[in-house]
Parts: sequence; C-alpha cells; structure tokens
Amino acid sequence: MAVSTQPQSLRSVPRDTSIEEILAIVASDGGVILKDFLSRDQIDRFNAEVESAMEVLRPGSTHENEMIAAFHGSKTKRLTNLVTLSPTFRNEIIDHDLVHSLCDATFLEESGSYWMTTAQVIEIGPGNDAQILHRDLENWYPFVTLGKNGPEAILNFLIAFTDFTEENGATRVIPGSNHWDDFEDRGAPQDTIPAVMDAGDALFFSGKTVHGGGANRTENEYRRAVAFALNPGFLTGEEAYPFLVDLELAKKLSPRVQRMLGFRSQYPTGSAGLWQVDYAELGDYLGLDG
Ligand SMILES: O=C(O)CCC(=O)C(=O)O
Ligand SMILES: [Fe+2]
Repeated sequence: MAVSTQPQSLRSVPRDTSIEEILAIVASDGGVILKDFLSRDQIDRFNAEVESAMEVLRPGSTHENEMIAAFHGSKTKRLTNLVTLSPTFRNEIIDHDLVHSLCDATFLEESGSYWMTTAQVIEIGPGNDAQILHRDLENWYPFVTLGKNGPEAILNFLIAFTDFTEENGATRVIPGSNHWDDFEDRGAPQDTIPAVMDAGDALFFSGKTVHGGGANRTENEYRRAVAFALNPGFLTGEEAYPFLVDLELAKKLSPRVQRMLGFRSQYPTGSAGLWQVDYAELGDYLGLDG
C-alpha cells in the first residue's frame, strides 16, 4: 500500500530543466509537470488541425467489453492517427527534442530503441465519470509482476490542450505509487491529486505510476489532452501506425520519427534487430533514404 512518505503534490519544472533533474523527479514522484512544453501557437495550430475530425467524432467507446468501454469514457472523445491529421503533431510534437532526450536517457541503455505506442486526443466532456485508476504498463502484463524494479515499459507525455482544472477532469495521479511493492494495487481515489495545468503544459510520467482521467463536473467545459506515449522496441504498441500512415507521407518525416512510427527497424539491447525485412533494415527496404 501507499508509503507514508508519499509526496502530496506534483512538482512543476520549466521546460529547460536538465534531463537529469526531470528524470530524478520522475524516479522519485512518478511524474512531473513540464511547464510550457508546447507554445500557445502550437496548441492553437494543433487544435485547428484536428477540429473537423473532433466534430464528427461521437463521444463514447466502440468497444464491446463493458470494462474497456467504461475505461474509454462514455462522454469522452478519443481521436487517433494524429500523425496523418496534424502537421503540427508529425513535424513538431513527435519530433520534440525534449521528448527524444528524455526517451534516449530512459530507454537506450536499459532497453534499446523506442517507438510510439499511441498518440491520441482525449477530450473529457461534461458529466464524464472519473476513469478507473490504472498504471499504463498494465497493457504489457508481465511488467505488473516485474513491478517497481522492472524496466520502464512506457513513458507518457500527457499534454494539456485546454487548461486542466480539478473540476473539468484534470488527470488524477498518485505520486509515489511507482514505488509500491504490489503493482496489482491500484490505490484509491482519495489518494489521488489532480494535475492542474495550463494549456501547453505536459504531465510526464512513468508507466509505473497510478493515474486516471478525472471526473468532469462542469456544465459545459471540455478538457482536451493528447496522450503521447512511447515504449521500448521489443513491446507491441497500442496503435499499428505503419498501416495508418501513408508511406509517401512517412518518407517526408525525420529519421527518428520514422523509427518511432515503425517505418524503421527496432534495435533492443542485446538483439541483432527486430522488425526487419530479410534480416536487414526496414527503412532500406522502404527506400526511406532515397
Ligand atoms: O485522460 C486522462 O487524463 C488520462 C487517460 C489515461 O490515463 C489513459 O487513457 O490511459
Ligand atoms: Fe493511462
């Protein structure tokens, strides 16, 4: 259960804080708020680029399983394939230097190359209940058993695209839950605190940290986030991006973004390479380098 030294709030740091310091806070608390992770201009452009897709999207889940549908949220819209829909996402957000520095430092030595598991808008509408508390590593069950000492399975940048308030559904977090002895224990709502943020800030957190979307108790406010998450190249991602993104579009992206989307091979530590074609680099087979 929760250790008594559990921090009672999430720390916020400026975007230019050193990688070591950011990762030290995440190792301690489980997550940190990166202030001004995106600029106002990036937020406005992205919101405009996804607007028509968000408008036609119906809230609620299409999943048959009731538990999973509740997890997705009955009054929540989830929009995927942001790479195709948003030039700002594919050229700037997924190629953000801070993202790559933090992922390089976390994954390269421990696990090898990393790729994107999902990037999705999560817009929680008025009246939506709080999401079931969970750890994002539960998608890869053996990591529940590996627990606090296991390698990092997933890092999540949960970016605020509207202001996040306690009332409109700010993500709830249990700081310190990344250190609990039993990862079958997901804690309880009274242990959580809201990640209150301004649009442009990002909650950067470990897959070991208990969290969930908050209840939206407002009459007419929509809380919009993008969950942008990465895992080691030896784990299967949530979304099959190479089948969603057009190859000609992918050819125009930076090499590190191509790798993150599965258009290049993966090189986990100790492996000769995965996600290859005839034991050779996928990017060569696809002609990505001209
Ligand atoms: O929307 C949120 O605040 C959190 C969503 C989340 O944690 C998830 O879907 O895994
Ligand atoms: Fe989550």
